[in-house]
Amino acid sequence: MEKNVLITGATAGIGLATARIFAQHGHNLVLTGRRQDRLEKIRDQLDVGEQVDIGILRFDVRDSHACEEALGLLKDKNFHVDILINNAGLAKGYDAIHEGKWEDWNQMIDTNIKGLLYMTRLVSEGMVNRGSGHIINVCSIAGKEVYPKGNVYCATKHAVDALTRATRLDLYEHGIKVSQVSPGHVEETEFASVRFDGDEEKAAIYTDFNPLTARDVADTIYYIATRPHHVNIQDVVLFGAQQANGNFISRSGRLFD
Ligand code: NDP
Ligand code: 8X3
Repeated sequence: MEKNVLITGATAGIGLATARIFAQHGHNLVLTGRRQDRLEKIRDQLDVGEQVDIGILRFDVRDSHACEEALGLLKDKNFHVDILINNAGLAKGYDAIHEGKWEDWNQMIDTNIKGLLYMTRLVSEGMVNRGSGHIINVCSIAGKEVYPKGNVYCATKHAVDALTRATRLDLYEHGIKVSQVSPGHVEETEFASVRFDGDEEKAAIYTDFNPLTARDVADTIYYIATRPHHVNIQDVVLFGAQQANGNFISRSGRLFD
């Protein structure tokens, strides 16, 4: 049955790939992000290709009032979110703790933790009233392990991991599933470019191995979202075959191109 799906951070990477899969399967979408031009372009592309309703909402998940306003607009239109995909997030900087930058730390904490919390709070209230819903958080291997210079990003994703588990405890008796995906490195995203502030040389971290693609993660999210009513997949940890864990990558070339 078709669902109403809200995806945060749908202008690029994993969020965009996820939007494509849900659209291909006939689900109605609300796509969000900060870049209006991207949102419009993606809506137009998906509208042409797929017969689905696609709404776009431009806002910054760090702004609680903007999140409230966006959800208010959906409420006015009687649009109930069946599936919330909390995907918007980023790593900013790659510094040892004694060299970290306040603004990088604030941006990661405000986006990855507080933004996810605002959206969860606002959407889950309606889900509880209706007695159904599914929240899928995009965590990371950085939510399970730490690596050098990953300090604050890893801390934010550990917080996501804790919030996924804690949210499930609060919502499972209301008929709401709470799940997450926890990928290792993922290409076809802007992740590395954002982390290294657009320095493409530093961001070229996938040249000597095949990481996951955004599509791989999107497939997993779609699988989680489409299990029968009585099944909740709590967490999927996934890597490209050349990555063993958060710290070990076989940089032996792109074997799978
Ligand atoms: P991208 O940079 O390609 O996509 C990030 C998305 O988040 C964009 O659509 C961006 O949209 C949105 N976003 C960022 N900040 C905000 C904000 N303040 N308000 C609203 N939207 C925002 O990266 P990925 O696709 O890789 O990242 C998606 C998620 O996956 C993140 O949570 C990331 O931590 C996680 N992840 C990524 C991995 C990887 O290796 N790539 C591995 C594991 C997890 P816009 O700029 O338009 O606002
Ligand atoms: C992104 C994967 O390993 O760069 O969450 O932290 S990693």
